[in-house]
Amino acid sequence: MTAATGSKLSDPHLSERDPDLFRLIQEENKREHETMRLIASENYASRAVMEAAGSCLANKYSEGYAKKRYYEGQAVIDAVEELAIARVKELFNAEHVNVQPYSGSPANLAVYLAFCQPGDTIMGLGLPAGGHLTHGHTVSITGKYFKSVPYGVRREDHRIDMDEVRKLAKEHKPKLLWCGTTAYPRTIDFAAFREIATEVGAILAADIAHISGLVCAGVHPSPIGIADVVTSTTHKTFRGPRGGMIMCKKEHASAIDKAVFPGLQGGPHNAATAGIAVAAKEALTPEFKVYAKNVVENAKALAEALMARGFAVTTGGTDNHLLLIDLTNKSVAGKPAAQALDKAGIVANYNSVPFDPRKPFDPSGLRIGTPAVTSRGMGTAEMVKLAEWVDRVVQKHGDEATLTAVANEVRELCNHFPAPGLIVG
Ligand code: DSN
Repeated sequence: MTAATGSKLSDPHLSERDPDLFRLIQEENKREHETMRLIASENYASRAVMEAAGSCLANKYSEGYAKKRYYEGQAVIDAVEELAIARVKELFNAEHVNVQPYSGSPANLAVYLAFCQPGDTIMGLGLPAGGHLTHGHTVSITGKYFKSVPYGVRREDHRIDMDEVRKLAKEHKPKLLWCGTTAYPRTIDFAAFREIATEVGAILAADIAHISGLVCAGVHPSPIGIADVVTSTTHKTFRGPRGGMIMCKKEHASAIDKAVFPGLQGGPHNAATAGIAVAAKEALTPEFKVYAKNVVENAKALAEALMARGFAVTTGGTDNHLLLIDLTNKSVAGKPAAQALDKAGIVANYNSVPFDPRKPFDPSGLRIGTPAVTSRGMGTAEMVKLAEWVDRVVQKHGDEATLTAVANEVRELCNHFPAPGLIVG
C-alpha cells in the first residue's frame, strides 16, 4: 500500500484558470460601463462593497446567530454580523435587525412563517398595480399557501386606493397586511396602512426593497416604528450586495429570527453580510444623503422632460426613484420599446401599467429608475438628454441606424461618468 502524498492545488487568477468566464465578466463590465443602467431595482455597489462581498468570508458556514452557532471558528463571523446589525439599527433607528435573508423574497417568506399559518388571509398590492410576487400573487407560493386578497390603485389617478384597502381589510380580516411596491412612483402612506391594520388586528409588514436607500437617507418617510416588520433587499437604492434584511419591533425579534433560521434557511451568506455592513457604513455618510436626494431629483427631472415630449407618465410624475411610462399613445408597446432602447444603450424594462389591457409579457409600459445613473454622478442635465434619446428611439424604434447613433452618443456620455465598482479600460 502506498501512502497518499499531499499535493498543493494550483491557484492561478481567474484570467488564467478560466479565460472563457473571465472574458464574459469583462464583457459585462464593459456593457455596464457603456450603457445607461435604468432598471429601477439595479445599482452599482461600491468597490468596497464588492471587495467585502467577494471575500473569504464566503468560505465559512455559520448556522445560528452570534454566540449561538452550530459550528466553531466563528469569532470573525460573529463580529461581522454584529457590525452589520449595529449599523443597520443606527441607520434606520430599528429595534431589531436580521441581516441573514438571502434576498428580498426569502425575507418576505420569513414574515409569513413568523406570523401566519397556511390558509390564512393576507393582503398586498396586486402585481399589475405595482406590487411584488411575494405579496400574494397567484403564481407565487404566497398566493398558493395563503388566501390572498389583492388591493389596487384608483382608476382615475393610479394611486393606492386606501378606501379600497380599508373596505377589503374590514371584509376579509387579513392576518397580514403588506404595504410596499416594485413599480409605484409615489410615496407610501405607512401611517394610513397602520390605522387600517390596527382596526382589523392585522400584522403590518412594509416591504421597502425599492426605497430603503431613500428611507434611510430621509427622502421617503420611514415605516420603522409604524409597521410591525419591515423587509428589504440590500442591492437596490441601498447600494449594497445582493442580500436581504428584516427590521422589526423587539416583541417580534424571536419570531423573525426563528423564521429565517432554522425556519427557512441554512447558513447565512457571510460575505454578503460583510457587504451589507460596508453599505450601511456608506449610507450613514452625508454623501449618501446627497446621493438619495439626487436619485429623486433625477427621476423628477426625467419625468418632466419626458412629459414635455408627450410621454404619458403614470400618476403625472414621481416622488421616488422610478417612473412608469404608458406608451399607449405611441406607435410602439413596452416590450419592443425596451428592446430598441437596449440596442441604443438605454437599459430599462417593459412593465405593465395600471389597468393594462395588454398581457404582462407584452405590456403597454416601461419602468425607468434613476438609482444607478445617479451612482455614476449623472444629474438633471443628463436626464434631459436621456429623455431626448428615449424620444428618438421610441419614434424610430425600427431604424437600426438611429439605434446605433444613439448607442454611440450614450457611450460617449458614459465615458465621462465612470461607475463605482467597475474596472474601466
Ligand atoms: N426584481 C425586482 C424588481 O425589478 O423590482 C423585484 O424583486
